Amino acid sequence: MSKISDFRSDTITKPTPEMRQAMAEAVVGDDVLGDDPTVQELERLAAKTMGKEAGLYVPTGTMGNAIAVKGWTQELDEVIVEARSHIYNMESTHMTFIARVNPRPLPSFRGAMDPEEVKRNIKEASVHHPRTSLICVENTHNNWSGAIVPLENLQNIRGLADQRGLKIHFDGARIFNASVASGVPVMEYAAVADSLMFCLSKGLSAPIGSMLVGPQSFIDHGRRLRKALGGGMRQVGVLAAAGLLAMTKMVDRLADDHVRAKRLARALSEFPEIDLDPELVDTDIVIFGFHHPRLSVTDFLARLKEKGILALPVPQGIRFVTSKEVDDSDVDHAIQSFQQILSEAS
Ligand code: TLP
Repeated sequence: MSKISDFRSDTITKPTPEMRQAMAEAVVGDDVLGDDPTVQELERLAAKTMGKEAGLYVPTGTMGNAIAVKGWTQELDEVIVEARSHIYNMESTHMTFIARVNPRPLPSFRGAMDPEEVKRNIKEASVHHPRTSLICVENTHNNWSGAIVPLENLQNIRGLADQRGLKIHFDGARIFNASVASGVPVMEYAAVADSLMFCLSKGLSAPIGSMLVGPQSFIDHGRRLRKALGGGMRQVGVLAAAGLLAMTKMVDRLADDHVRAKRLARALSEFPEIDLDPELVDTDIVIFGFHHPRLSVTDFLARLKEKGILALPVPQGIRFVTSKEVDDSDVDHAIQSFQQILSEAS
């Protein structure tokens, strides 16, 4: 096989040489015993960057979200989620499995739920109804093609949560993408949330790890929940060292991923078989519908793979994600492969 261009996700990013060096040199200790200075530095940096009291290093974004939902709710509660959100659709049902709460999915426009709709769905506990205790938001919104949810929408939902005494958990797996693309500082986004999770291991290129930030008491309890879920880690400063560089060195370059995603989207939108408005691609994720009389999405992805182009199927069709592992030549490779396959199949 000649060139491989991997657009499956920004999770495929590999640690940089500088990260590998920092990992080799990291000062470490037993983090479950509170002895790892590198992890502690990362947790402090995460909290400070997001304007929160404390931070917790977790192996995955999914674990960070699961701890947050469990931490803010009681069994029999209800949690308002956006219908296409990752926390509701892609995290193996931890809401019901771990926190034992009922998710209430609401529709949205590109990830932005209508505050009136949210308001209508907040319930007081009764013999019939669960009590609504938490609202989850996501930004950028993965399954809305990496859309940036406007700050104003999030602030309106915050206002509502304050009126009704609810907490907000923010899935900010790609909050730095949102910030780099919109110019809104991450701290302003984070200010709408009681807790926020962000990932180091996506476009920021750390090999593993996410951060959960929030009030000190919530994070103290979260540390116990992390242990209960099997996420207590020992000399994990070797990984946190890469996380520190992810936060300090890798954020600005996300803009390159956004430029490439836009270029790819513009070119792909020219094909009649592809249902895509490139103006709606805000960041690094390009999701489009694919309609062909003789090729299914599965067939088409298989043909792309034969040409060295890797992408993933999603409910809406196909997803391409740009990252530091793809450059302009990979984007050209993808566009040419589309041309060839579609002309061969016509
Ligand atoms: N997303 C992954 C897959 O699970 C689909 C990807 O390739 O995009 N929140 C959001 C918004 C995410 O996109 C993801 C991962 C997570 C949470 C979970 O993070 P991990 O994979 O670290 O558990």
